[in-house]
Parts: sequence; C-alpha cells; structure tokens
Amino acid sequence: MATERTLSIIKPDATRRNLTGKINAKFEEAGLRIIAQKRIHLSQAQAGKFYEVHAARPFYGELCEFMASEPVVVQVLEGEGAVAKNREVMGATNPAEAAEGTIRKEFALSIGENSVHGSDSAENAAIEIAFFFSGLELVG
Ligand code: RTP
Ligand code: MG
Repeated sequence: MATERTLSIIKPDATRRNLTGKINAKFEEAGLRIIAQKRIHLSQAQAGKFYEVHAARPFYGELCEFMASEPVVVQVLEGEGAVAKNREVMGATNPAEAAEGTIRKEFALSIGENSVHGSDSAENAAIEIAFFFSGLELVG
C-alpha cells in the first residue's frame, strides 16, 4: 500500500480534557507520523465551511457550534494507507458502536462530541489538508 496523508482534527471535547497527548500516542502507536500540527480556534463560519458537505444534515448547526466552541488541534498524519488506518484508530462515529481500543471508544462523549475527525477518502484528505495547511508546513 502507498504512503498517504490524511487530515485529522482533535475536537474541542478532547482538547478541553487535555487528551491531545493520549490521542497522538494512539496515532503514533499505529504507525502514523504527525508531519504537521497546530492548535487553532475556529470561527463558526470556518467550521461551517469545513463541514459544508453536511450542510443539509439535521446536526449541522450543532456540529459547527461545537467545533467553534473551544480550540482544536489540526494535524496531518502520514503513513501506509493513512486514510483507512486513521479511520480504524478513530473507531465508529458513535462511541457506543466503536471497537475496543479505538480513540472514540476510550474518549468520545457522544456521537456529536466524538473527540476526533479524520478524512474519509484520499481525495477529501487532499482538500482538507489544503484547507488548513500550506505546503511549507508539511514536514514529512
Ligand atoms: P468526522 O467527519 O468528524 O471524522 O466523523 P465521521 O466521518 O465518523 O462522521 P460524519 O458522518 O462525517 O459526521 C461528521 C460529524 O458530525 C457529528 N455528528 N453528529 N448528532 C448526530 O447524529 C451526529 N452525527 C454526526 C459527529 O461529530 C461526526 O463526527
Ligand atoms: Mg466524516
């Protein structure tokens, strides 16, 4: 499998509870390398733009408000099959359905406040990485 990059976000429920280090350890243990990382506080408009694909979903307003409620850590993860590997380490969207040992099983509070975001395809990863990072900030 080829080396890939994917966009990850440690969400406000996790930064608030000081879980950044524990979550990063999960990524690194799975062989994902953190090649870019920064802590930012999204505006509601920025969160809305990032999650535009979900604009028609009933949870969109709540999701944007949550993502702008407190700082997040945005990061680029690199590794073999990084998109799928990251989704595996994250676990299911709903923590009640997430497998043992996954980030969401261990840390998520609810289906909405579920601690991490990860790109769902290589194509979206490229778009999402470009949303937050310039090429110069990616240090592989
Ligand atoms: P993400 O995009 O954040 O990595 O999560 P995902 O692919 O597992 O889930 P997705 O369907 O893309 O939904 C995006 C985020 O919206 C929130 N959500 N809330 N209240 C609800 O029923 C509900 N459903 C989804 C979650 O924060 C989810 O991660
Ligand atoms: Mg998604």
